[in-house]
Amino acid sequence: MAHEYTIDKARLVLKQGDITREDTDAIVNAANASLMGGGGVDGAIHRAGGPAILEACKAIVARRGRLPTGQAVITPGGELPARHVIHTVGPVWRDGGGGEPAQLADAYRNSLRLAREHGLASVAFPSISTGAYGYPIGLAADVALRTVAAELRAHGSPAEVRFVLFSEADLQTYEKTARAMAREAGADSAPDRG
Ligand code: AR6
Repeated sequence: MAHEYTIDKARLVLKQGDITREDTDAIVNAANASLMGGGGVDGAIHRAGGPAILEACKAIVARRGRLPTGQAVITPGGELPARHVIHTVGPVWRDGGGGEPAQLADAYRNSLRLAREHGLASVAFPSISTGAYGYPIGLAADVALRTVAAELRAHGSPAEVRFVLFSEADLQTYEKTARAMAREAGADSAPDRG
């Protein structure tokens, strides 16, 4: 079941699923600094999107080198339903004291900035850093949702942001955090479905 929140005029949707099937203007990839693909959602996106994505990533790396943590770049979506892939690098979780929350917030913020610069109306995010990079899901959900909500409030676009969580348990964690945030914000961001 999808859960939907309204933040000013933008929609924030939480759902369970495989992000490679999303029909948003862009999907976001939880990549690594090499941009050469990997496991997890990164592997799934490159498999589903075909070689055009890797070609574009190679050109970017040739031009600007490895992608620092928290930064984002955009490529075509190849054979994906999404026209674009925004690749960002989340932090590897150590103990939380090495700037991980700020780096994770940067990854979401820079992805959304690229989406705005390209005039994209809808973007889907996975739960960045919470797989191979080991960021605890509850802490990551808090950073992810607060950062995206603040960006939507500040800029009013993209018109729709989806979080596509791979497991039911991850969806529940994000949903619990979103409900707590909606309560804090009062009528400003009341759940209207779900
Ligand atoms: N759709 C949505 N979410 C997915 C999918 C999918 N198809 N597949 C996995 N997830 P991870 P990270 C979830 O490990 O922690 C890669 O090797 C997964 O359940 O993909 O940022 C990269 O190349 C988890 O909740 O990314 C990097 O080296 C979330 O996506 C490294 O892993 C993120 O897990 C990045 O690690």
